[in-house]
Amino acid sequence: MGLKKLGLRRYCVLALVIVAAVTWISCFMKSEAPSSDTTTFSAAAGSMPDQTLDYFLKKGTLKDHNAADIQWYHAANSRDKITEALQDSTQMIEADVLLRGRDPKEPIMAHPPDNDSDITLQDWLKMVANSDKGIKLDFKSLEAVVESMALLDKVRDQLKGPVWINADILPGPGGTATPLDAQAFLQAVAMKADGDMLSLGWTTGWSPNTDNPGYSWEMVQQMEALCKNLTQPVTFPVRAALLPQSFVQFQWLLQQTDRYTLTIWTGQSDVLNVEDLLPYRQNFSKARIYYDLLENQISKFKSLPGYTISQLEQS
Ligand SMILES: *[C@@H]1O[C@H](CO)[C@@H](O)[C@H](O)[C@H]1NC(C)=O
Ligand SMILES: *[C@@H]1O[C@H](CO)[C@@H](O)[C@H](O)[C@H]1NC(C)=O
Ligand SMILES: CC(=O)N[C@H]1CO[C@H](CO)[C@@H](O)[C@@H]1O
Repeated sequence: MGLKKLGLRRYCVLALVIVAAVTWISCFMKSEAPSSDTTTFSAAAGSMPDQTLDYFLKKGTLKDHNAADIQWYHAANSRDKITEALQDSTQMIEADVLLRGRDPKEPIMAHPPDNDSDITLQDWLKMVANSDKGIKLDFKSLEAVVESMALLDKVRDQLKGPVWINADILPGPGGTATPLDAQAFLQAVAMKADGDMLSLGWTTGWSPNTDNPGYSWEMVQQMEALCKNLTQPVTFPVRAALLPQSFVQFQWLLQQTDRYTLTIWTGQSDVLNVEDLLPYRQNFSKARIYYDLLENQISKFKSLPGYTISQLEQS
């Protein structure tokens, strides 16, 4: 009996030592591992939520999970503009990528109808790599995508902030431009862009003094079919002036998965009543709607009494 008890006690002590050692080692390993949530966006198995807000919260340029407080710099398509963008208070820098119209045909920062630029994507990325801002690259044609993703890959380790990859891949309300081929674009981008935000939109149009149609059920369902198997977070850039007549469609779309968010943008000359955006502010988590509006529009929107009424604080 005495011997047996002693044996049992020994086993218990041994077990305790092993548990303690394993605990200590795993703690040690955790503290040694790079803090994956701040520096990299490496894909874990399965799908990834949007980490844009978390990144800026940690950096201290955002107070809470309010996507409306993310500020944008637009069309940083020249050396002067990207220099200015890197110095101002915005968190995200948006720029357009296309293939230069003359030789050497390489990805440059320009918006059609321009076909040349004083800065290539390669040099632009080098400048951004020294900062901690996020970027949104807008592709207007398929031909620049593969080479651009390869360039992005080369600086991937140095980029600190979120990377958004944007293109219109489906025809939308009033859209006359030809969208990029959806399958080809996703194939070129989704394999490369593990933890990037895919920003996938519809071509659109808007005319004054007429009833502009909104986004149809078919449009949002087509988009969901394209996006449901992706692992990346997806934001849908949607045109503000067409949103009042599309509420139920986007409510449905956002309900499909919490990987989805909206980014509300506006055409420069669109007539927009920011009051009409309140249903979006009030009925979805404020973490799920980004607002890429004109400065006077966003400040007016934020001063509306209904702006702070939010039914859902979290998704
Ligand atoms: C590029 O734009 C310039 C100026 O608009 C035009 O003259 C030229 O033909 C264009 N080049 C190409 C290859 O499209
Ligand atoms: C998504 O995955 C399902 C099941 O594996 C498959 O049947 C479907 O074709 C896929 N859709 C797309 C757009 O790849
Ligand atoms: C369309 C819709 O559901 N609108 C609702 C959004 O939230 C506000 C305020 O909570 C409600 O009054 C609306 O009916």
